[in-house]
Amino acid sequence: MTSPAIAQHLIGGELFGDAAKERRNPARPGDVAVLAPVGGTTETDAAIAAAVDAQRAWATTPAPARGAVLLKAAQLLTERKTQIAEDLVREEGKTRAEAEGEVGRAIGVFQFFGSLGWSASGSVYPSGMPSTTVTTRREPLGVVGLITPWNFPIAIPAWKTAPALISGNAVVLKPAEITPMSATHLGMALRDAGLPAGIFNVVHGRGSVVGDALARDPRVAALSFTGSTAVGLSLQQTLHARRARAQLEMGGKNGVLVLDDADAAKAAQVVAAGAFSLTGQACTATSRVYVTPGVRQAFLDELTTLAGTYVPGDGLDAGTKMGPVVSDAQLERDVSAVQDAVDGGARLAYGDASADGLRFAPVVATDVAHSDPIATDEIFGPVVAVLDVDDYESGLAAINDSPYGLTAGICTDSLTHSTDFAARVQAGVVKINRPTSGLDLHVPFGGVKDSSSNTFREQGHTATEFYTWEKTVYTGLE
Ligand code: UN1
Repeated sequence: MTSPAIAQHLIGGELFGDAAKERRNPARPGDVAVLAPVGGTTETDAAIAAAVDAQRAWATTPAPARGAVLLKAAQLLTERKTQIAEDLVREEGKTRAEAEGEVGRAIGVFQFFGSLGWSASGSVYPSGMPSTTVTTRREPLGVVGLITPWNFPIAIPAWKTAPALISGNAVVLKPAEITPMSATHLGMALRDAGLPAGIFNVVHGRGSVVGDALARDPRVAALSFTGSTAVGLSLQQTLHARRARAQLEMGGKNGVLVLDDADAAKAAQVVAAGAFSLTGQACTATSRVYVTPGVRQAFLDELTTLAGTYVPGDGLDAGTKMGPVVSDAQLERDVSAVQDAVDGGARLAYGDASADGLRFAPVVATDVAHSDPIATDEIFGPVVAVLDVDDYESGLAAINDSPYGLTAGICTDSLTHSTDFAARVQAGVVKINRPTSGLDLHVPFGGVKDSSSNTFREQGHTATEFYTWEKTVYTGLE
C-alpha cells in the first residue's frame, strides 16, 4: 500500500502542519490518500499578514520577472506531473487520464499567464486637452483570497492564482478540505520556482472557518470563489457589505437540446461525455437533455449503450473510464436524486439508485416532467434526465427556464438553429455539437443568472481584470 501523501499549510514561505486529518481514497477505502493539517483563524491571520508584508515588493518587481517565476512553476509542474496526477487520483478519485489532463491544464495556465508578463496591460488615449497624453495602468488589488472546490483541485487554484500573481497580487488560497494535496503541490511548485515568501499562501481547514475569515478580513481586497450557489451567495453578502470585490462561479444545470436533424450517435457521444466524464462532478456537466420526437428513440438507444461503457472503477487502474463518486455526502445526493425521480414516476433507461461503495454507475432517466427536481436541481453526479420537447423553440424555452446559466449545448446540423441558439440561450458558455464540459484555458469562462456573479470572467487575458483596477494618468507635455 502506498503511504499517505502529506499536505501542509504554506504560510510566509514555510511548509508546516500536523497530520490532523486523513482523507481516504474514494476508490479504495483502506488507502489513506492524504494526511493534512486543519487550520483556523490563527493560520488564516498569519497567511494574510505574510501576504500583506510581501505584496508591495512583488508588485514593483518587473512583470516579465514575475512571469518568469510562473513559467518556472509550469516547468516544475511538468517535471512532477506523474506524481501530482497520482496524488490527485488518490484524493479525488478521477481517472489517471482525467488527472493528467487536469495537471496539464494547470501547466498551460502558468505558461499562458507567465507569458503575459511581456504583454501590454494599459491603453494610450489622445487627450482632449492641449499637449497632454492619457494612459491607463492596471494596478494590483493587493491581497486576494481564493476558495476552490474539490472537483478540479489543481486546475481551478491554478487558473485563479496565475492571473492574480502576474498582476502583482499576493494570494491566500483555501482549497477544498477533501483535496488538500493538489493545492500543496501547487504551493511547492511556486515556492521552488523562486516565488518570494508570502506571495502565495495555502491554508487548509473548514470553509466556515478559513473561508469565512478570508471573506471578512478587511486586508483581503477581493475574493474569487468556485463552489456551490448557496455558499457563493452567502460569501457575496459578506463581501458586498465591506465593498470588497467578489468573483463567484457557482452551480449549473446544464442543458443540451438534441434536434431531429442531429446524428443520433454523435449526439449521444456529446451528451455522454458531458454527463459522465469526471463522474459528472463538474459544474459544466450535462444534466438535462431535451430531445425532439424524430431522434428520441435512436438517441436514447445510443446513449444507454454508451452509458454502459462508463463502468465505475479505480481511477489508477489502466482502462478505468469513470472514477468513483468523491464522498459519502455526494453519493447520498446522487442516490436520493435518482430515488426521488423514480418515486415521482421517472423511468430509468440505464442505471439505478444503488452503489458499490462509492462506485456508482451512470443513470439515464426518462419520462421526467419539466418541473421534476431531477430536471431542475444540480446533482453533481453521473445522472442525466432526458425530456421530450416538440420542437426547437420549446427546447430552447425549456433550457432557458432555469435559475442557472453556466453552459448549454445543442446537437444539430442546422446552421440556422445553432446560430439562433448561440444568440438566445441564457448561458455563459455555449457548445454546438460539443460536450458542455471541457474548456479551453485561454478564453473567457463564466455564467449568468445564479451560476455566476456575472461580473468578471475567469480564464484567458480577461481574467486579469478581476485582479486589477484601472488607473488613468494625464501627462502634460509642456
Ligand atoms: C471544464 O468543464 O473543463 O468547477 C471546467 C467546475 C468549473 C470548471 C469546469 N468551474 O466544474
